[in-house]
Amino acid sequence: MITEINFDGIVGPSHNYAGLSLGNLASTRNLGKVSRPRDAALQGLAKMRANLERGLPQGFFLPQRRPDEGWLQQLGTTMADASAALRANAMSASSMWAANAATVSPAADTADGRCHLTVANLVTMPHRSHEWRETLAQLQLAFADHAHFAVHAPVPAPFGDEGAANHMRLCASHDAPGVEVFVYGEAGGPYPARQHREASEAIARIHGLDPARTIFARQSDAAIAAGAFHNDVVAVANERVLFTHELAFADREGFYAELREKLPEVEIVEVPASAVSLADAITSYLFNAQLVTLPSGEPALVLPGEAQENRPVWSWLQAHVAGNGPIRHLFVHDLRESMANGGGPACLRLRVVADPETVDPRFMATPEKLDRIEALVREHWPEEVAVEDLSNPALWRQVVAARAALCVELDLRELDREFF
Ligand code: SUG
Repeated sequence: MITEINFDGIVGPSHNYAGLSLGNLASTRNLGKVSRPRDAALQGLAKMRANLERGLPQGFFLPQRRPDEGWLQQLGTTMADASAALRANAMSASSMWAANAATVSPAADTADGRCHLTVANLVTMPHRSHEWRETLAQLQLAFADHAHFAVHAPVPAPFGDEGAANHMRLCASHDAPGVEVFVYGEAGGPYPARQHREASEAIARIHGLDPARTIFARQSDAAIAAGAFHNDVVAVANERVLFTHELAFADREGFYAELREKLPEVEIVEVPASAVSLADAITSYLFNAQLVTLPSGEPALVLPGEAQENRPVWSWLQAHVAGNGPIRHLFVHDLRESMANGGGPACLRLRVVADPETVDPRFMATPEKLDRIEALVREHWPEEVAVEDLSNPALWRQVVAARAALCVELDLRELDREFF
């Protein structure tokens, strides 16, 4: 049966706060903080488990091999000789934010009737620019069934592509043809616009999308300047509901009109800036919630604890639910470790609309498998990592061994290798 599957990135053992992401205010604010990789991974696993219990199909991706010695080799160095800055870039656990792994067009939208995935190149940020090779390898394994999937290599540099974080899909139901919305930014503000229009257009062509059901919308400069480095920090869509901040898009009226023309049944739930400022939306990650359809057919939001702690945000949500708005349920999760690097519930997952039977079962979660992953995390993941530890060879060995143990546990030994 065609359904939406959420693939969450398991948080890797090298999770840390090196402040690598310019324009991501949480990452900058928490530079130098001591991270807790074990807690981070357990928080992510708890969210996966809860979504599974809610009746939502759940998959996962493995953390990538770190340190990425292959990447350093391409730069003519090694962990032993590299500068502290390059070491931090080689140690980042940023692949946990699976929303940036790829852009996904379900089979109902594409010319050849297969689900297409294009791996994101993430070229704007050095620490993320070397994720794509292993991401490609994992996607090629998980979606190896060529009758149902086509996995594409990234679009070439310099056209920046950040994957599903800048892509939304609206439809009557997941298995019906949808309208795909590509949200790009334009350079010129204080922070980089990571998603380039040229990359979005290339992906739409590669996936064989129908121009009559495709929209290219520009992200507002105000949103990028306020720290919404990805559109999924200010807007999220699911089936016929678009949940968005008033200031998310450059031409809000034009975008809404095009959306209503292409999908007349769309329901636009807009949060006005007078109720929730952009700053509150971004610190609370109100829109980085997972907007999901429960088995009952009701839409629900899976939110981070920070949304509950923010008075204007929580008041708005309570009033929406009480007033019979389209979103019927609110679920709150502690994802503090990921949030401190600017990664909320929606960043941690990649949505794939497909039949779970066509996915390599090694990437699908069950309660029992999550138990085994949890036990392994408790045994192998470091409790704490300070930024100075990124230069400690003992930590390098520990994170390599921890991930290798996970590959064995999940019968994915072929991923325990260098990707360059
Ligand atoms: O790319 N943070 C990630 C957060 C990604 C969030 N994803 C979505 N919104 N979909 C980023 O900025 C911080 C890493 C550091 O500072 O060490 C970081 O990469």
